[in-house]
Amino acid sequence: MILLSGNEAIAQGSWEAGAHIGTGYPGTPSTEAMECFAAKHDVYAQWCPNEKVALEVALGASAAGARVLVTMKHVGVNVAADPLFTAAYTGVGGGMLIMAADDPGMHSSQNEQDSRFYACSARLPMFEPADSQEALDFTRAAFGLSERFDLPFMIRSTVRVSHTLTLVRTGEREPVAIRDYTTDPAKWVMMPAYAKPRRTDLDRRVALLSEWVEECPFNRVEPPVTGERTAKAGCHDPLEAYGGSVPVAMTDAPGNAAGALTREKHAVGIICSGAVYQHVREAIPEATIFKLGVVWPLPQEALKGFAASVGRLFVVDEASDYLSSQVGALGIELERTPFPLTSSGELTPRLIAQAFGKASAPHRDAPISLPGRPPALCPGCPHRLVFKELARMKAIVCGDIGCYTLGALPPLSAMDTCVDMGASISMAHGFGLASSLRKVAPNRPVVAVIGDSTFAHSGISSLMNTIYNQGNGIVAILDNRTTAMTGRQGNPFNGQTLQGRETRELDFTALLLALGVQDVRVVDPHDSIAVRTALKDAALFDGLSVLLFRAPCVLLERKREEPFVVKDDCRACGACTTLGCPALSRAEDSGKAVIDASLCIGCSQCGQYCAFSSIVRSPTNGKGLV
Ligand SMILES: Cc1ncc(C[n+]2csc(CCOP(=O)(O)OP(=O)(O)O)c2C)c(N)n1
Repeated sequence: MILLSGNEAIAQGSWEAGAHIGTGYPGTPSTEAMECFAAKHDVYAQWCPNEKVALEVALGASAAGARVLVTMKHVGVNVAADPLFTAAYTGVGGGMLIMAADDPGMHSSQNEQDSRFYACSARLPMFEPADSQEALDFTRAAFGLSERFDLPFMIRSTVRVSHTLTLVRTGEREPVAIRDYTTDPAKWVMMPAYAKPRRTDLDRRVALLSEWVEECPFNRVEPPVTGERTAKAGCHDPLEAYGGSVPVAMTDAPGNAAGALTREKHAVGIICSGAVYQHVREAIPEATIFKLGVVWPLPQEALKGFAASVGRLFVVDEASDYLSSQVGALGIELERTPFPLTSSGELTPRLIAQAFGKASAPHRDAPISLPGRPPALCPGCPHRLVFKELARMKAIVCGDIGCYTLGALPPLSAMDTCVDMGASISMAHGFGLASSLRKVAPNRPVVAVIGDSTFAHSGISSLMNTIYNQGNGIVAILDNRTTAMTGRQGNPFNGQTLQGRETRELDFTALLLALGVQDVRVVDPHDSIAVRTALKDAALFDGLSVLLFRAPCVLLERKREEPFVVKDDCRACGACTTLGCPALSRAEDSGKAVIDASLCIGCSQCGQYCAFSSIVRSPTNGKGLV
């Protein structure tokens, strides 16, 4: 057995199931799943510019007979939603698994939407594992089931499952041949004449799925944990761990003879799934648990049987009412917890115990007195001076999603909006429209700020719209040659594929000119005067200007030069610390600038903002640091 994260387990399970191809777009907490899959032998994997493209490439490969894994974070499912819904109609050729990684608690996301609603509304079967072994087992099963039911399968992970290491028993790769393709427009051409029969056929496939889910081994009922059994709760095999946990099919759901669990009326029953199951098991060991591994479709009859077998029935759900609304819709009566369970954010055993009126959980959560570590742009980050200058010119900044979103935080505080990937350019256009309708020339320039990966993801279509509709203003593209925020993945602008092949690098300037931008300037973002001048000139330009701020992310090259030092004549004005560099602070007593030499990479940004030339490169031996 080995330790794997949920993401690694999904990669491993896909590989074991003989998946041939992987496609995706990075996004926390999903990213490592595709990176790990790409590192396996006998597979092909690619990053796509966005999730919609990733799903469409996957659908094409599946139609042509390959088994395909597609990965994205929850908000990526919104981007992929168009092909997602119709993929339920077409079905698959080779088996297809779509991983949606949710982020309850919003550790690194702009919302905490629940992807299970997508599965329900697109009518696609969805697994939800509670640990890495389940992530592997469910994944491994999904590809064959996808072929059997002619439907893409989905697997929902949450940050706790994706990023927690648990023990896993791995297996061998199943040799799976790529299926033959034969032209079948009635299945693959979704125009109304063909889509209508496929819509009816979807009902047929879902009906079969609903029968299967009543009997499948992925849902189980677990009796209360007591004494000795509790000690074994870390064990994966439920029967071994709980000395009597049974797959749903063996309980006395109607039509099932076993009847073991309903003979005595258990006091408390809880329905739950995923990581929440682990918390419930820990917080309420005395409960009988209906642990769902398939969260759509629900095993309706088995759930009704379970409801009849317990005295009091609860659903514990995280940041969503997905399960309670779905179970409630079956006519099953649910009780509310005695004390309210938080409706947003991640659950913990302590929160669950409190909701059930229990004083404390077996474990205490991490102490809350940890020192705060607000996120900040790295020392030497090429995004920093652009925000410093935007703040100086009091621009209205429509921001976007990437490392540069940190430009919204103090001390830079230079962002007015940030909603979703690609929104910067379209929202800036909207700002421009509103001010032109008010017939007031804006006294603050409107600037859209977007990174290279985000521009490729969805910024290009926004820019096309601005140009088509004769918008003006400034678009600042922060081209740091990578998708930095999610761990430096390749993108169409940096010439590297996921599996390390060199590829044609999209020519930014040529693309912008081809789109019809008349004023394109390439600017060095480490040069404060160049940044200031470019922004000023663009603000005066009568039309749309695109400024391409181009310098590699510091984590790509990891160059370090001699650090800067503060001379004794520092006037303690604090101007340098308004850059928000983690290497810079002020001495508590004198207020003078202090540079942490272990963090400073010698980028010179702070030196450029010292009006008294008190910040200079260290006059050491000129040999540079290690
Ligand atoms: C629809 C969607 N997909 C994926 C993500 C995850 N994500 C956040 S920012 C980002 C890209 C950042 O790259 P870039 O725009 O180049 O900016 P950088 O971080 O390099 O500064 C990604 C993939 C997301 N937030 N939304």
